Amino acid sequence: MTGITIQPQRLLDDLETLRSYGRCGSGVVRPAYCEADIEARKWLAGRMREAGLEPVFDPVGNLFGLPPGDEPCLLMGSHSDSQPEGGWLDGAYGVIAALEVARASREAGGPPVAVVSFQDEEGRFTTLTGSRVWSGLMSLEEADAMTDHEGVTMAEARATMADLAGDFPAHGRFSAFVEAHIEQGPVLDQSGERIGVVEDIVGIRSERYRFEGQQNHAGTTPMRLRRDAYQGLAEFTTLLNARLAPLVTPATVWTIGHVAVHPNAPSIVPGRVDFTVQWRDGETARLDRMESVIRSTAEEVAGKRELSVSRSAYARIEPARMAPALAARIEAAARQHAEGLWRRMPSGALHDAANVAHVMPAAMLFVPSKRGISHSFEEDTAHDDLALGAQVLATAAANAG
Ligand code: HGY
Ligand code: MN
Ligand code: MN
Repeated sequence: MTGITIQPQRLLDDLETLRSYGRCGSGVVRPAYCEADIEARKWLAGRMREAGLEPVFDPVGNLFGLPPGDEPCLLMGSHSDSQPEGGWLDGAYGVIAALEVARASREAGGPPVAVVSFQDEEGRFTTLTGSRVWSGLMSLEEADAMTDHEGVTMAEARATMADLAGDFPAHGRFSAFVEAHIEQGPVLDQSGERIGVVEDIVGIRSERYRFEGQQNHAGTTPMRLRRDAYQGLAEFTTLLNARLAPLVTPATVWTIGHVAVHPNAPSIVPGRVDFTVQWRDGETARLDRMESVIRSTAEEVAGKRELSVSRSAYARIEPARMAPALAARIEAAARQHAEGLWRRMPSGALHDAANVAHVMPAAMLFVPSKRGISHSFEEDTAHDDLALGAQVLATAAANAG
């Protein structure tokens, strides 16, 4: 075998076909278990079969493409569900790049490559749900009880594809996991480099909060008598930013990304506000310190404003280190195909590799995101960067030996 050579046009054609499932402008709306997600997975299963892979859905809806035989082989992939407003490449790129490597390797007489599209990586129910359950980090029962913002449970959602469900493929079926992904940040775009060799992935914590006060008339309720839940959130946000500042580094992030004000009407004092607080860092100790500041500040503001406060855990994933030997194989492939245009780097985004790293060696490679934008319909990557990343992935697979 003289190496594995991918077919860029076949890669791009499949990426465009996957984009058509849930397409919205230049991006996609394809949250886990929605019709577009399930149809996309069925199409992927067909493409896997055409590539000589046996498509297997597990009980969560993770879709695996398994090569013949039962020798442990390389697993490559990512996820094909999207954020509520998603880019066309987040997750999708890693799944299709893996499929292209599997096809090209088979055509070159190379090593067998298995492919996976994990389910609900984007956290309709909880962050990185499918790979957490498959990796044994969360029970199916626990995941089934999680709800989305509309109160739908994951059990109800995944029942829509129960007819497809098979068993969980055993971890021992695979020797290692490699995930190709868009960077989703500005580093490669600003440096002009084209490949990122990921060394570690940050940890994440998310909690859902509810402040409850007194819904009332916006004209007749004096300011001093109000128990305004939105004002509570406003004060919480300002206090939190000030209190976290001394604890964090420039790489630490925190986000209040989901807010639901009730009843959200101009002439009504908000009686209730639901919101999420999500924070990420590379160090568990710092995540812990931030957690206690977040919780104590919410309690303090609620007490001062005579609001009730309730909290529920939403996600908790510890920082993950990529397997050094596997990362070295990706680096060697980057040197071969992108000499001088690659760098080692951390991942500020979460990825399924963070979970799979608990059960087998895992590593990742990045391709640039135009203007560093992601989790937006504007997300995009140059076609030649998409092709280069898939070729580096293929050479890393070939180097598996
Ligand atoms: O939020 C994340 O880091 C991932 O893109 N779901
Ligand atoms: Mn992703
Ligand atoms: Mn994402």
